[in-house]
Amino acid sequence: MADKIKIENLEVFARHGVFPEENRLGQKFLVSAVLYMDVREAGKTDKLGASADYGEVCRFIDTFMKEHTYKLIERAAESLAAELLTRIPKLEKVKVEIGKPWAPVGLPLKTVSVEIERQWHTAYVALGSNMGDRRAFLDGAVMSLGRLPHTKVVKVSSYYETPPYGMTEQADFLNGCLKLLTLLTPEELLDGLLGIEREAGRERVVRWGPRTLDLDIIFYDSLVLESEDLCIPHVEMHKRRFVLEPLCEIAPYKRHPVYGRTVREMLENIESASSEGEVKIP
Ligand code: A4P
Ligand code: MG
Repeated sequence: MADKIKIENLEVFARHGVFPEENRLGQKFLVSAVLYMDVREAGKTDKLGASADYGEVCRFIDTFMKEHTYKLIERAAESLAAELLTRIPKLEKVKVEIGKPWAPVGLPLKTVSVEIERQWHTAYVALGSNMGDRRAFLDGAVMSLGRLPHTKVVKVSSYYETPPYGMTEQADFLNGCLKLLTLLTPEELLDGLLGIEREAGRERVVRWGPRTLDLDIIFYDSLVLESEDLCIPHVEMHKRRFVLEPLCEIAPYKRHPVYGRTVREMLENIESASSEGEVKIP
């Protein structure tokens, strides 16, 4: 998003700091915020409701900075960014800078500041269960995902009855997919998923074995990530009908960032491959 509204050096008297005197006496902070949001509608209609009221945003920042006392300006910036993204409709991304002019470091300096950029990310999560009350486990997971910090579930597919893939000597699965918007990083989101799996009584016994609940991150924006604990996009997704079928219902034109194929194309690809044998990409 190229459009932005910029607030520069709003002066706020507040009490953030590591030293007790800073918390007691307070000092001046300079807050800047760049709000990335589409202002074309406001530009065409001249209606304030189509944009963000920067006066209101400044008053919010002022109150927020005064009502909280953090040790670090990093923490103040992080919390403020999350609050702005949550409160301002249409805000996609925000840059927040918090400066402390004349920070008490015992040496002459003009300002020390922290600047961060935070934004809403779109992630797709696959859900699966083949033990106990499968529907209840999936419904519970949808609820729990929506309760993760700074996360909203925006679309949920139908649930599909699917034969087991990989280890075939086990009960049929119920599978689904959902779309969420989140401020969490991929690693934080994975931690959230593992916590929800644990709450559902998931025990990791056999790879690809029976489970009360399995949650996998399929896509996270168009990120390509390979770390020891996390691979995004999910490595096997393009071969799995139980992922692609529900995903196609909510995101048929989402494109795989490495293979360049849409979800619908990948699904068609495995459908034709199931009659011919191996799945080939591209
Ligand atoms: N991990 C790496 N990348 C990811 C990612 N994108 N999302 C790591 C989530 N986790 C990811 O997962 C092991 C570790 O993978 C995680 O701790 C994380 O660090 P796990 O869930 O403990 O292991 P698992 O599920 O036994 O193995 P795996 O390979 O994840 O199994 P899958 O791929 O989840 O497949 N058939 C049908 N019809 N429906 C199913 O839902 N599911 C499976 C399991 C097999 N057959 C199935 C189904
Ligand atoms: Mg898994």
